[in-house]
Amino acid sequence: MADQDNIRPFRPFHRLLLTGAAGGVGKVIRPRLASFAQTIRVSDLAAALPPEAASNEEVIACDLSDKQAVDALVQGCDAVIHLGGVSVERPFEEVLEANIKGVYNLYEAARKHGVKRIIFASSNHVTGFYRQDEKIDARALRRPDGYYGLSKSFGEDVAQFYFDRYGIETVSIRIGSAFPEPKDRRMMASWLSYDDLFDLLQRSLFTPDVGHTVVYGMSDNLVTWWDNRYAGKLGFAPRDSSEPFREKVEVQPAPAPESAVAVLQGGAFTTTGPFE
Ligand code: NAI
Ligand code: 15L
Repeated sequence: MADQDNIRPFRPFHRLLLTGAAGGVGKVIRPRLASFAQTIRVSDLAAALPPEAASNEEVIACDLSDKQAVDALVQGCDAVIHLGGVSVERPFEEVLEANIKGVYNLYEAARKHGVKRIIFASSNHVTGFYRQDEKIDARALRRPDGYYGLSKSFGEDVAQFYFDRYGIETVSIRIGSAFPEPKDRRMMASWLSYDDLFDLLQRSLFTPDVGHTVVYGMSDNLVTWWDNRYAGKLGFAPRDSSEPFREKVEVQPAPAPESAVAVLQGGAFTTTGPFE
């Protein structure tokens, strides 16, 4: 763990906000953040968030679509890890509230309250319509694969705008598939282990002068669709690989060769919907 230890805070924040704290990723990340700031403010929807706080935590329930509530949530924070929102393809109205209004509310509050650094959980679904036999980098034309992917694409634009106009720095991490292990053949390419994700989060928070940097969140998988050259700026060198899971994954029947899950990077997201 030597390299990962080296990046530990040279500039701990005063108060770090974690949104989406009750989600799959949030639950894993939350207990590892204690040394990142004097206070960790954790947030999610009231129905999702258990009220118990660890010693340097504050727990605040907040719906990201509520502008006033988000303003109060962000007040006093100098950095944010923004995981909250709809995380799969859903009808536009749901995505609009949580992700599109949500990310706007967050950056507006960040501007008003002097936040310095935001880590935005973007998604591989901003480029989901590329084929799996294509290799792209984070500056390739975005090809969102649904309303969810569109909302993450909007979030990246919001991040760029708030850097260009107001100097708020963001690392947008286009997370591949962050789960305990790859669940299917597609995730053999897109998998991001929790340890690699945590390392990337740390580097994204503490590397100086990132401006707005867009990177893919991926482990060191043997087969990959993404040239992660811009993550070099963060010194990110993933340690895990999906390869040890190959046998377990390939016991599953292979998808039809021309199906979306076999052909397109976004897999099933490219064919989910329309919803009406
Ligand atoms: P998740 O769905 O488990 O967690 C998202 C959290 O956001 C939930 O706890 C939910 O209650 C909260 N949330 C939803 N709507 C909200 C609202 N209106 N206001 C406040 N909170 C709200 O998702 P997961 O897997 O933990 O992902 C975390 C983030 O990373 C998400 O933004 C997701 O889009 C992104 N991401 C995750 C990937 C993965 O493989 N886990 C891949 C790509 C992106
Ligand atoms: C995502 O953006 C989702 O949040 C996550 O649940 C997975 O579906 C992941 O992408 C993926 O592409 O595997």
